[in-house]
Amino acid sequence: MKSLTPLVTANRLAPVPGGGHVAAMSRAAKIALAAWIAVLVGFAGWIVVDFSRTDSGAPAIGGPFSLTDQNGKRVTDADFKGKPTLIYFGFTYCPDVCPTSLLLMQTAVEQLGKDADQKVNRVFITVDPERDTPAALKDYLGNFGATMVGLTGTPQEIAAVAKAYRVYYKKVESKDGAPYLVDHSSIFYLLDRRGRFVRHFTHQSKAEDIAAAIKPLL
Ligand SMILES: [Cu+2]
Repeated sequence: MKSLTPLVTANRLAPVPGGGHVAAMSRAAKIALAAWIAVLVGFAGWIVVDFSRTDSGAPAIGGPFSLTDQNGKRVTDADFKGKPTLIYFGFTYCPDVCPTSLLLMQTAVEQLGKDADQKVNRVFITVDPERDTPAALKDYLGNFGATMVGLTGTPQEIAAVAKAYRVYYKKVESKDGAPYLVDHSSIFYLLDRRGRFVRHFTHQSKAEDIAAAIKPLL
C-alpha cells in the first residue's frame, strides 16, 4: 500500500495515525477520481456549449434581446426578470426533439406545484423565423400550457439572440419536396430572477432534475 503514498501527498491529505493510512489513501483516490470525472464531464459540456467565462467570472451565456411574442408584442429580456426563466430554442416544424423538449419543460414546471407556471417563465425562441410567425407560434404553443411564451423576430434578431446563447442552427433542405428542417442545438437555459445564466439542460435531462434546479430560484 505504500506505493499509493505519493497520491496522498499530492492531494495534501496527511496520513492519520493509528492505521488510518488506508482510509486516507482511499479517500484521496476517490477525490482524485471525482476531480477527473468533473474535468471530463466539464469538457463534454464544453463541446455542447462554450462555457467560457467573462472577466467577472460569470458565464458568457445570454444577454439582452428584443423580439416579438406570439401576440405580436415586442418583448425584451427585461420582461422576464423577477422570475426564474427556462429558455429553449427550436422551431414549430420540428418533428420530434422540440415537442419532446417542450413537454419536458412543462412537466418540470408542473412538478413545482399547480400554479408554478405563473412563477417560472417558459420561453421558446424560434430558429426558423421565416415560418414561425407570431400566429404560427401561438397556434403551436397552445399545446404546451397557457403560459409558454413564443418569440420570433427578423432573421438578424434571431441570429443575434442565438449567438448570445451559443445556439447552433442551420436550415436543411429536404430532397423530396418536404418542408425544410432546421438542425439546432437542443439545450434548455435556466436563468435566475435577475436574468443571469445558472445552468443548462438537454432534452435528455430528467424533469425532476430541472425542477430541483428551479426550486431554489423561486
Ligand atoms: Cu427541434
